[in-house]
Amino acid sequence: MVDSNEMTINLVVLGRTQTGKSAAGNSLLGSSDFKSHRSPSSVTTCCSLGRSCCISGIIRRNGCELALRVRVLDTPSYPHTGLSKEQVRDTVRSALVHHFGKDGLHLALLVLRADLPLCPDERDQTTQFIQELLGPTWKDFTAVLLTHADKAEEAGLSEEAYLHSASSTLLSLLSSVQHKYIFLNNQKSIIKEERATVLRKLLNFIRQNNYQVLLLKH
Ligand SMILES: Nc1nc2c(ncn2[C@@H]2O[C@H](COP(=O)(O)OP(=O)(O)OP(=O)(O)O)[C@@H](O)[C@H]2O)c(=O)[nH]1
Ligand SMILES: [Mg+2]
Repeated sequence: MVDSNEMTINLVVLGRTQTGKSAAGNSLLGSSDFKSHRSPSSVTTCCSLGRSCCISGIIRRNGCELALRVRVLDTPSYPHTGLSKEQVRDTVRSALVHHFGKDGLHLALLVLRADLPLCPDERDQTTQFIQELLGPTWKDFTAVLLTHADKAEEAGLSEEAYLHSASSTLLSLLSSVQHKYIFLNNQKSIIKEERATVLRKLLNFIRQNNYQVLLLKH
């Protein structure tokens, strides 16, 4: 949504449990709105919307600076330790319609851990779930967020080296979403400059998709 001096981007985080979805939402919003901690059972059980304050210095249009607002929908994982697939799907679908039904969704962020290998079954389960939620054009509206980038770095892997040794499953997934991916370290609280870099990358993905939004219906 763009008016004369403001732009709002609508994002949703999706993925398996304990991958860092809520932490990533907090990093993007510059807040601690979403409950996020290590747990042997899934932490997030319902959807909630977080809103950033006005962020300046990120985006310009026709030579004028626009204030950016970010809205992130945090979601329960699929698979989930306490909810069935149908429960998660219905909850997320209703929340998407409720919060983004009018303005549309700019990007779904598929959250994966950079420090764990991605196996074909997991990829299939996750992408099928996203397809059920977003429909046949899901790849245009999905970017991959690789959390735990700090752990990959600790293991001595630069982003380039990481991708070089990544599984063919991950590489084919990244290719299927037109290489829209971002490495993220949620371990320490994100500093302003890092958040600006991540937001600029997300805006580039949205621009590449001609600022289209996905309109969600019940
Ligand atoms: N080292 C490191 N830890 C992270 C990162 N992102 C998340 N974590 C940690 O991983 C744990 C789980 O993070 P959450 O944000 O709760 O993950 P989630 O996907 O929302 O989990 P559920 O709601 O249970 O499905 C927390 O202890 C986070 O601090 C990261 O980039 N690096
Ligand atoms: Mg969570």
